[in-house]
Amino acid sequence: MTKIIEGNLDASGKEFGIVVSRFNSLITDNLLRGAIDCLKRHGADEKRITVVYVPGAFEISPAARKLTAKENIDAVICLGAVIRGETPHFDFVAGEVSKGLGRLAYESDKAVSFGILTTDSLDQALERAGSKGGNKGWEAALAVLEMVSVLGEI
Ligand code: INI
Repeated sequence: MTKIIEGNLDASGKEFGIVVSRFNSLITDNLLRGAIDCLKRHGADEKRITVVYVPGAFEISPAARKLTAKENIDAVICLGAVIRGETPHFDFVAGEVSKGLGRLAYESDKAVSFGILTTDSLDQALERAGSKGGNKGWEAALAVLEMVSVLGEI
């Protein structure tokens, strides 16, 4: 018979870290609200959620890495918003955070999710932070729930 491994979305009994950037806090505050709402709706205990604030998206990966190294942490959700400006700064910041988190998700044994918006405008970011495009923080929390379960099952 085919063996199928499929994750559940049960957050009960698990310990979560959330790394969120202060830069573009108009957006990231909403991503954080969405992520916490998702975890709680799936049975997480509020006392078992640790939120770590960092200055900007560039600083998310090193903080996330330290969290994944903690024995009690099961999964880390990363939230940020990189919005294109007039200079190439966007490309460097967006590039570094995606590289850092991609590597962390691959190398760490813990579930790590990428809730980083990379948009051309503030409007596009707002749309994805609790309005018509949904809430990418909520989605990043849901992805980590599935992955913590899948990784535990493999
Ligand atoms: N940080 C962000 O999180 N989003 C941005 O849009 C952004 N832009 O465009 O400048 C940004 N820059 C700050 C960066 O993440 C670092 O905090 C800073 O360079 C100090 O290391």
